[in-house]
Amino acid sequence: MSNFDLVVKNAHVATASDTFHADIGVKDGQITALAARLTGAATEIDAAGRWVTPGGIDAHCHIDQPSSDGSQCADDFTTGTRSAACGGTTTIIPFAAQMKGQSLRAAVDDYHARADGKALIDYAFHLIVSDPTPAVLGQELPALIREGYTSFKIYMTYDDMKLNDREILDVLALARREQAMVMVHAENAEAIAWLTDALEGAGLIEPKYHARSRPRPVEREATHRAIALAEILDTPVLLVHVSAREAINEIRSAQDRGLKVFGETCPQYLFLTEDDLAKPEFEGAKCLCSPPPRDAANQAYVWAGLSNGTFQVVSSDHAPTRFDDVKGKKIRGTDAGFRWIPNGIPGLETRMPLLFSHGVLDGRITINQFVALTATNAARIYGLYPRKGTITVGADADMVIWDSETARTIRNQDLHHNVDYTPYEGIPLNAWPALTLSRGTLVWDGAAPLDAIGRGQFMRCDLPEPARPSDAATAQPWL
Ligand code: DUC
Ligand code: ZN
Ligand code: ZN
Repeated sequence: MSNFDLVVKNAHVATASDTFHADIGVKDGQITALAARLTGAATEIDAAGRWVTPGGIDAHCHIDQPSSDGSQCADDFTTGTRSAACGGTTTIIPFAAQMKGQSLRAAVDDYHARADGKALIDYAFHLIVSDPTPAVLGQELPALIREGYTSFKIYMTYDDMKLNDREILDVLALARREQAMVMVHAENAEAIAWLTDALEGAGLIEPKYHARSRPRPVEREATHRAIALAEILDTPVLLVHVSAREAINEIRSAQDRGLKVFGETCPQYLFLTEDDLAKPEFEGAKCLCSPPPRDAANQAYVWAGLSNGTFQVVSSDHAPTRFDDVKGKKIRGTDAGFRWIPNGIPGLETRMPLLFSHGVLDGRITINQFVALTATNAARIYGLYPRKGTITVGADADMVIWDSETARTIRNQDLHHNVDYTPYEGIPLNAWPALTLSRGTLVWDGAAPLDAIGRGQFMRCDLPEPARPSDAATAQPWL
């Protein structure tokens, strides 16, 4: 019998903390040995000295998520996970979203039904809490946290999702008691509503005005408020899809004061600008997401936030609707105002290559930072570490071997999602996964994804790893 099912030979391994040359032995889907030279494998893959990194964790993506505006999420668990695997991601954490009035348990059951038997790679769920009733906070959420749904997103905007400050405090207090992780979409709902009405009143309704309806102070104010509410309760919080320099400064200043405040950003804030929303023929809608892309100077600020450690996580916020589709961006026609255009862009497959190519190879971040930002930190924050997010003995054999010699260009026709465009069309790249391994199985060989739908497993998350908030000095018995 072979010692290993697979040995990846001659790997130049990068983890969040180290780089080293090794052979990687895999047995039963797990890494069982790292050594200078390993033999005795049923199968060998020669990495030929190329970079080998942990498979990516896309910790913020929307897959087959129902929406209230009648638009259709373009990707289900098959197309979404297939696309992710081809771009080097081996774990996704999409959202089981509670609609107002719905039980959270029903949302989770529904979401499992959507995912069961359809995924190519592994997945966990965050929850979205839009209706924090006493029953949800008192019974459902604590029970779900113990069952492995240990993180949840709350919204400060969107009429069908937003919580007021009192409700946010209720959710944060529950998270503190249960030691769960709260993710916050921070934009000021009232300011957006006011600005949207004003722009519409002046006849300014094209896609580009979406950015004008959500300027940077809208994000800064809500980020400040979310951090203040978390500080009041001495509870960790993670700000998602952070775009604006002022919001980054709020996060940095909280971190400098010793608060457990984490930040996530996305490729759209590194590679797109509000000018992309001004493209003619309604094409700007292809880049319409919230928060909106900003300007070039702001992009540089987001890059700096990656290299100086303000951000812990880079996710795609993949929220796919098709462009040329009555259930997509054109749901109300091309003359409809920006208010009616479904928010969100696709990005599961391009997240890792964009960051490897323009981050690592262009010298903006180190290879170790790349690994931390795309995999390890998310695994730690969301309770999947060390099974996921690193290359070590005992971890799942989720890995990417990188081709960083071939120049290419992002073309939607080469991608594997079910979307008829990519907002990153035409961006040059010098890196793409040569191979992606999920639990030791080749799910992308550089040419085609593996036809093994349903092999992806649901993963329960442990409680997040960061230090617990409440020690004797800060304990507040009345909570
Ligand atoms: N913004 C979100 O908050 N969610 C999905 C899409 C988007 O643009
Ligand atoms: Zn959001
Ligand atoms: Zn999102």
